[in-house]
Amino acid sequence: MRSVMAYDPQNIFAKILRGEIPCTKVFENEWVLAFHDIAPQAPVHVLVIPKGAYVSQDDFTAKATDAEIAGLWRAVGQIARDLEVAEPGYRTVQNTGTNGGQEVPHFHVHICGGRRLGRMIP
Ligand code: IU
Repeated sequence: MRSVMAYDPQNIFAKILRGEIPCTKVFENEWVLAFHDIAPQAPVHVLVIPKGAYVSQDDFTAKATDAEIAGLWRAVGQIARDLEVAEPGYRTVQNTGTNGGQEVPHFHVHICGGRRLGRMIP
């Protein structure tokens, strides 16, 4: 049986979404909030989080509406263009679960750019 961890409303990104903890916001619309990562791994390192309560990429794609999914990915593209990393390119990363190395249990997409990134697979 497939089991997804229950969403913890006390996770740090839920607190950021509720405005209980500050963030350095770069973008917000009805679907997402995006802010600078607190420990950037590249000159541009932004996290894009859905406003809905989803634990991970797995949870998001299982439960979110098509509008939420489209809203998130359109925002990712928009933010990359706004931050001028769309050219010459950038990387998106979604760490999922324990084996994926996910630390914060609210789905987030990393946008990393601003320098030539090394190979990262796996
Ligand atoms: P991960 O995909 O769950 O491993 O990434 C979590 C990211 O959240 C990681 O890059 C942290 O630096 C970042 N982060 C943050 O920006 N602000 C915080 O308060 C915490 C983590 I805790």
